Amino acid sequence: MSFESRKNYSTPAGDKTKIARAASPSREGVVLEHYHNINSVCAQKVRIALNEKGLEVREHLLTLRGDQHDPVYRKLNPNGVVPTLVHDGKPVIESSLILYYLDDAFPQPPLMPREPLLRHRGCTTSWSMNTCTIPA
Ligand SMILES: N[C@@H](CCC(=O)N[C@@H](CS)C(=O)NCC(=O)O)C(=O)O
Repeated sequence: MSFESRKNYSTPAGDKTKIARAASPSREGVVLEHYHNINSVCAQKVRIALNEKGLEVREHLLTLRGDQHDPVYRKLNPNGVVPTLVHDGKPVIESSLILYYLDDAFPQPPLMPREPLLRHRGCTTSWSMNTCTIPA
């Protein structure tokens, strides 16, 4: 499997230039990989969360012109969609669930409030985005 890695999101799709952002972990021993596409709203959610948490990732850019069905990729994400997060070799799929995973695995800074009612409101916003605004 050879998906392109980039450091610059403004690079036009299809450009084969390899501009790898090093997978140098910002937290000791942590290796995160993100399989995504620039235009994917689902993947953008994950990129925002990774950025908020200051996590370094190795990025793998898919074109979504068939490479999402690569059998090797489908071993990571059997649904053949982006995003997929791989943490220390273990895949985590579904964009909203990836956000909850990131908050569990890397609690600081938190994405969600501590107080139960505020957490519920956060979950409700996420749920309504997923079910009503941008079915994800
Ligand atoms: N429920 C999934 C939806 C993922 C999804 O549909 N991703 C789109 C891009 S936003 C995709 O990869 N489409 C490629 C395809 O359908 O072949 C999630 O939230 O992760």
